[in-house]
Parts: sequence; C-alpha cells; structure tokens
Amino acid sequence: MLPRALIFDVDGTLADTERDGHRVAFNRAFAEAELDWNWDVELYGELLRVTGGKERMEHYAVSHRLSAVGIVKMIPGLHASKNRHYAELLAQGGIPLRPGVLRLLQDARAAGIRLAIATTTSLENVHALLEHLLPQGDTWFEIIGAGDVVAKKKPAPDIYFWVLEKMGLGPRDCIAFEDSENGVRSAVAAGLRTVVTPNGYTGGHNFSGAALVVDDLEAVDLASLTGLV
Ligand code: XBP
Ligand code: MG
Repeated sequence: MLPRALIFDVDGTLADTERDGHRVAFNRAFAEAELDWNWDVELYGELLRVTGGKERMEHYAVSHRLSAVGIVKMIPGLHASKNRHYAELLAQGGIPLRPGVLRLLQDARAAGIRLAIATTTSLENVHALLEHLLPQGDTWFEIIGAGDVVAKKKPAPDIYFWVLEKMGLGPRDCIAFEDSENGVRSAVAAGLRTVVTPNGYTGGHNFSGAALVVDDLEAVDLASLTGLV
C-alpha cells in the first residue's frame, strides 16, 4: 500500500545546507560579534552531533569553558545573526535541492500523498530555503514542524509526534526521510519507516532501524516505498 504521507527532514535531506550554508553563516555571525570562533569543516562535522543552532553554540561555549564570560547570554543574538547570514547565502543560489527530491515531491503530490516537514532548524530557515528551491515555496508542505515548536529536538521523537498529531495520522501511515543518525533515531522512535540519504557529513553514521539507506532519492519512486517495513 502507498503511504498516506511523506515527512521530510530539511538540513542534509532536502538540500546539503550544513557545510556551505549554516556553517559559513555561523562563522559570519561570530566575526560580526568580534568573537574569535571559527568552525572549520571538520569541527563542524563533530558539532553537528548536537542538533539545533542555539544548542550547538551553547555546547561549544560550555565545552570550551567559555560560558563564564557571558557568551551564553549572547546566543539568541548570535543565532538571529546566523539566520540572517544563512538567508543571504541561500539567496545567492549556491545550495540546490538534493537529487531526486523534486521528482519525488511531484510524484507524491500527483498521487494525492500528503507532504510535511519535521526539522530541527528554525521555521524562518525552512521558509527561506523553500522559497529559493521550490516553485511556490512552502505551499508544497501541508504541515511544517520546525525548531522550538517542541521542547526536545531530535534525536527525541517529539517533532515527529507533533507533525503526526497535526496531520491526524499514525506513524505507520507515513514514511520519513532523513540524512543523519539523530534524525533516524527521532523518526524511528516515533514509529516511522525511515528512508536515509546520507551526505558528506553523515556517511559514517549509524542508521540502525532505518527501512532503506540509499545514496540519494534519484532511484526512489513511489513503488519502491510501498514495500518498506
Ligand atoms: C539540523 C540542525 C540545525 C541546523 C541549524 O538538524 O541541527 O540546527 O544546523 O538550524 P536536522 P538552526 O537536519 O536533523 O533537523 O540554527 O535554525 O537551529
Ligand atoms: Mg538532517
């Protein structure tokens, strides 16, 4: 049977947003605030283990014993600045959808399968990304669960529960699309069958519990989703 809904993660799944998007934007925000932090590509890969931009900065500050000098208080401002820089980077057009994403969205829509988003990133970032990458932007997604709408971010299942409740669907009605270990843990803990498309940062992650792991969505069509358990 076809699923009744597809629920997509955003960062790393719809598009490769981390290395050349969020990471660069964080560094611009740090420079603007005259902080001598620089998150290089490798360090950022380690920091991605902490989901959420505010939480990631707090983790970095605390683990480098920087919290005492009041940096934690700067985090909301740094995060707003990072998101502004991120939107600017997206507007420059260098971050495309991952292969197969648009075709699968089109196929699902044509088949009457509902579409939603369950992500850790802030709602403003989802709007900015979709506005640049999809014709008619976020109108493709009936429900967008994002950022601080739940108290516990991935790997907790809360964001998936939130989306399922809004859609009035059970987890077995849906398929989740993720790129990372934290994402898979979140979706699987919510009871969802999960398709994983790893990327440069997540190739070495543990995806146990996933229904399918593939390089990208190029070869994934609706028929291939019917048999997933
Ligand atoms: C994505 C994230 C996000 C982004 C930054 O995880 O962890 O925090 O890095 O977004 P996932 P914000 O793909 O599992 O949702 O700064 O808006 O939090
Ligand atoms: Mg992700």
